[in-house]
Amino acid sequence: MSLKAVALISSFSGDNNVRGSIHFVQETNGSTTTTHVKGRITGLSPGLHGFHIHALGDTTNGCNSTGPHFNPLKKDHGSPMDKVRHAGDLGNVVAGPDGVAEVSIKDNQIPLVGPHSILGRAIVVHADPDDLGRGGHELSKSTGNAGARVGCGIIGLQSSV
Ligand SMILES: [Cu+2]
Ligand SMILES: [Zn+2]
Repeated sequence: MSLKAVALISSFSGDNNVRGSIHFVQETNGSTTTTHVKGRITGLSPGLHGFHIHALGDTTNGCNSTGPHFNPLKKDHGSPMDKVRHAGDLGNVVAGPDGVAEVSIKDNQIPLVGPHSILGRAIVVHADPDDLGRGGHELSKSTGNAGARVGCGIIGLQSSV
């Protein structure tokens, strides 16, 4: 049984051309739930860009209204491979010289059902690299010092057929 969601990314500000569509497919295998995050984002500057689930599905003031990183377990910011991380910490996406990032991530802390569901929250792409909590900057342990929110989209349920 798989569940599906989608987020359409845009800047909400008009001061850049960031666009994208990201699909989420949750597969449950016994007690393990894995969500596959797949899609593409265009209009980025070449290089690494922090990529996170933020807590709120609110774009009243663009991507800045989406709140902090989704963090139901009240941990510090980290890399997706770390034990100590926010559930929403998906690391970085990499844009090529053409500004296009192809995204394919598998993670088991971002289900589409249950108390830690990411439905109705936001996926956010940042201007700068996420330092994965290791940069020694005052923001490293909260945001990875990833800079401005250049694009975001609200994660909504899709037909699972
Ligand atoms: Cu973020
Ligand atoms: Zn985080």
